[in-house]
This record gives sequence, C-alpha cells and structure tokens, in this order.
Amino acid sequence: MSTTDTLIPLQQTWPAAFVQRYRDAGYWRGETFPGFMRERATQFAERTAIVGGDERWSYAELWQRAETAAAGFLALGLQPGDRVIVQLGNIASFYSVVFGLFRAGLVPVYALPAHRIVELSHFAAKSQAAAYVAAQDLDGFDYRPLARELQAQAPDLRHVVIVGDDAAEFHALNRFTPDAARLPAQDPDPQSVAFLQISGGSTGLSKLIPRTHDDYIYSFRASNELCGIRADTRYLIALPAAHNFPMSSPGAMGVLYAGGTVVLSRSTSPDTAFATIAREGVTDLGLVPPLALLWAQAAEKTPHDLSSLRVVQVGGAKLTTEAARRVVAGLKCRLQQVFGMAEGLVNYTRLDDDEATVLNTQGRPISPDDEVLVVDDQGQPVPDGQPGYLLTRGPYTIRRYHNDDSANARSFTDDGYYRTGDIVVRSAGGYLTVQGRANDHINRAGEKISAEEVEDHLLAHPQVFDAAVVSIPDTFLGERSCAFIIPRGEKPRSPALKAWMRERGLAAFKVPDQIVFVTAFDTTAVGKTSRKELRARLRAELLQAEQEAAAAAHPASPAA
Ligand code: AMP
Ligand code: DBH
Repeated sequence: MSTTDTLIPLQQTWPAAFVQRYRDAGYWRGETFPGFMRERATQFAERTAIVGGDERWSYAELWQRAETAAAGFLALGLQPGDRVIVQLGNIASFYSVVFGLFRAGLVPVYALPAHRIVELSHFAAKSQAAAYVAAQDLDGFDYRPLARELQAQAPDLRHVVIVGDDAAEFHALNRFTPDAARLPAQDPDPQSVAFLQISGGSTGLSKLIPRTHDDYIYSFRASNELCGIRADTRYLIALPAAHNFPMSSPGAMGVLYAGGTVVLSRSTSPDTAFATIAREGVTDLGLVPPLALLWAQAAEKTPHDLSSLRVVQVGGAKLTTEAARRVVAGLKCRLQQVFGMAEGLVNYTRLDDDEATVLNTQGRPISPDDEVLVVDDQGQPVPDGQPGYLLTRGPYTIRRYHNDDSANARSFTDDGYYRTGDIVVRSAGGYLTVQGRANDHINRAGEKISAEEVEDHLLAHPQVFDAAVVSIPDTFLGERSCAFIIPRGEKPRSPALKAWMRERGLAAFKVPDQIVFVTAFDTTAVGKTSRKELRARLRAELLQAEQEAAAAAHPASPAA
C-alpha cells in the first residue's frame, strides 16, 4: 500500500504582505540548507567543520558525506517530501544525516536521544514518517530494539537506518554509497518546510513545528551577528544537538553557516567537556542554567585551560540574577542570556549590554520585525514593567503546527500571533524578563514536561485513582516534577511506580522526581476545581510544609 497519496502536506505560510515585507527587509533571501552547505564546501573546503569523537571533518568532507547519505536514502525508495525521524546523539554523523536529508529533499523530524517509544510513535503518527534513523547505541542504550518496536507500531515507517557498526537487520548508514545521478537537480523551494522541530509540549504530547529554509536560515544568520559568530569560532555543543537552542541560537547551524568549527561533546560532565574545550580551543558554547552553574563551580578548580572561552550562552530555562553572577565569575568569560523557543522568537542580551541588563534580563528579540505583545487575561496590552502573557509574530515565528487543529486553534490568535505561554515583563528598552508560565508545565533544566501528559500516564496505572503533577522549585534543576497521587486500593511503592513509568516507554526526564500520596484532592466550596487550581494549591501546600519543616530543623534562622 502506498501511503504517500495521503500524506498531509507540510505547510508554513505567512500572509502575502508579510512575505513581501520580510523579503524586502532582506531577512528572507531565498537561501536553502543544501544550497548554503554546498557553497561552504567550496568556500571553506579545507577548514574543519565538525569535530566529534575521533571524527574531524572538513567542510568538503561533510558535504561529500551528506551527498552520500542523500543518495543512500533515495536508493531505499524514499521520495522527496517524505519525513524521516532522526534520533542521534552528539556525533558527527548527526550533521551528515541531516544535511543528507536536506540534499535529498527529505524532511528530518528531530527526536532527542532521551525519547522512547511513547514519544517516537507519536512523532511517527503525526508526521507519517517513512523512515527512522537512529544511533546503534548511546550512553549504554541500544536503539535497535526501539526501532523494532517503532516499526511494529507505525505502519507508514518502511525503513530503519542505523548509525554504527552493527545495524542488525536494518540498513547501515556506513554502507550507503555515492550516486550523484540519484540526487535532485534542483534545491528545494526556500519557502518550503525544511524540517519538523518538536515543541516541549506544554499541554499533552509534543507538537510538530514546521520551519522553512528561509525563516530558519534568517534566524541563525541574524543570531551570528548578535553572538559574534565568525569563521574562527569554535563552538561547543554539549546540549543535545537536535534541540533548537544548540541547533540554531546560533548553534551548529549558525556556526556552519559562518564557516566556523562545531565541536561535539557527548558528555555534559565538566571534566570531559573542559578537556575538550582546552584541546580544541573552544571559543563559545551554550548551556542550560543548571549545567552553567555546575560548570562555573567546576571551573574554579579545573586543571584545564579554559582561557579560549569568549562567550557562554545560557538559555532554555530562567537564569536568576545570582546564578548569572556565578556563571560569569566561574567561567571568566562574557555571558549572553538566550530566551528562545522552537516555534520561533529568540531573544538575546547583546554582547555590549551593560552588566545589569545581562544579569537581570533574558534579552530582546533578534529582529526589528519581531512583534511582541504583552497582554492581560483579556488580551489587552499591559504597560511596560507589568507582567503579562507574551504573544509574538515575526519573520521566523511559525503561524501553525503540523497536523494539529486543536493546538492551532489554541496557540495562535486570529491575527497570527503565537501565544508563547510565557509570562514576561518588558522594559521600556524592549528587554524581556521571564516571570513564569501560564500553562502547567515543568521546565526541568530546560526539558519541558507537560503536567497533563504525565498525569495521563499515571492514570493508566491500576493502583492510581487520580493524579496531579506540579512543578516544584529546585536549587539544581530550576524546577523538578512532583506527582500527587490518590491511590486506588493498595498504595503502590514510589520506586515501583517510577519503574513502571519508564517501562511504558516514556522518556526518563518525564518520570516524576517526587511522588506524594494523598487521600483526596480537597475541592473548593463549589465542589469543583480546575486542574490548574488544584495543581497550584497542591504546590503551595507542599512548599509550605517544606518551609515549616526547614524552620523546625533550624529554629534559629529567621523566617523567610
Ligand atoms: P519550546 O517551545 O519547547 O521550544 O520551549 C521554549 C520555552 O522554554 C519558552 O517558551 C520558555 O518557557 C522556556 N525558555 C527558553 N529559554 C528561556 C530562558 N532563557 N528563560 C526562561 N525560560 C526560557
Ligand atoms: O528552550 C528553548 O526551546 C530554546 C532556548 C534558547 C530555544 O528553542 C532557542 C534558544 O532557540
């Protein structure tokens, strides 16, 4: 059966007047991923593009490997426009695969290494993926059994390609052979969808985010200017390469666009990463707040020379002022805060901003044409300095998700603004400070977890009568997740319940950090509570109980 006839088209369009405006302003220049990489392969042929593990690829080699991958994917019978889930870690082949897919006119769907069958089967169903590319193993996890499970669940998924020495019954990337005759003669339409990025999923499962060549390339080309990325930049990717931040803000894509070197770290431990920084003379890197704090602390005692570091970017979750101070003191380089989202809008503090701005804000938008509204519950703009919901539209912010009518209805206003779900304060100068979230989601060290999704899983357990999942402030993670559970019958044991969650095939970061059993969820006088109010109340009660316990343990310390 050919399912291609029924593929839901990939779309990301802006109204004609906006298209005209973004082109006239020089944001959208008609560039494409295969187009720019082909140019760099000529321009910077001998320069080092990627360093990862034992691999060290020049621009010419990266492009040659991408074209080989492209020919191999097409030889399997994949058709231009087919979607291909990519789940690779921080290995050089991530980039040859992704650029190979672009070169072949295929559409990568970016999964993170932590995703398991629950997430992957959702991506496969929503994207109608025809193929899956996975690492043989990463950090001790074998992806081949996962591939089997995925194929069993996803009828459209016809091909599996494994990166590694033993592909078992699957295709092996390293057996792909060059075949220029197979490759498309033309590069894709710059306004077509290049790939599907995934949202952190604030309600329910992750949504698929279609980004075009034109809009995405603008976002990292403009980022390069604001972040000072140049051909002599050596940028360390320690966060998962497929995540939007290390991909594009300015990330690996920005660095490759500029002709710089992308240095991959497979580990986030400071010991390993610091050795890499010293060896490769890393100049720039991006981290989430908990890692930035950990690295800053470790830097004070490290034997490795970190003096090549120029800028450390921190984003993905809120960096508090005190944490920002510590990062600067520990890593002894400039700090740049980054507040972005896979849906589009990215804010940066500027490299020449004064100290107070860098320490206290999450920056301002990349583009003069990023339109930002900060509104109240009624959708009315609030004055600068007052908190409100952040809405945005602009030359690299999507107007719709893929294949998700209800999310589209919820997440976009009639005039095309994306409802970010973030609560921010805007200063007179246009800088944003993030205050929190409108929706119930947990931002666990930059990994976004939907309370609703986790509650749904818990409710599938026979000994769970009801569950409410909330975020709890955490000194290390920023936020951790706590599940309040009303047992049904005999109370399950927390470790067993957590193990059961993992066995369901849910990414480990979504398994609650803490479980609290309660006998009932008190309802208000009306007898009815929204999940949102319930979660807020449970969170407040737990925090109060923790404060009281702390006060009892240290009776001399003044009450907060
Ligand atoms: P996603 O839509 O999954 O790409 O996640 C983006 C979300 O991450 C934003 O809407 C914010 O809630 C959060 N976020 C990203 N960067 C920051 C930051 N620097 N400070 C606070 N929150 C952030
Ligand atoms: O958290 C994010 O999604 C994020 C953070 C910083 C992002 O997508 C980005 C920069 O581009």
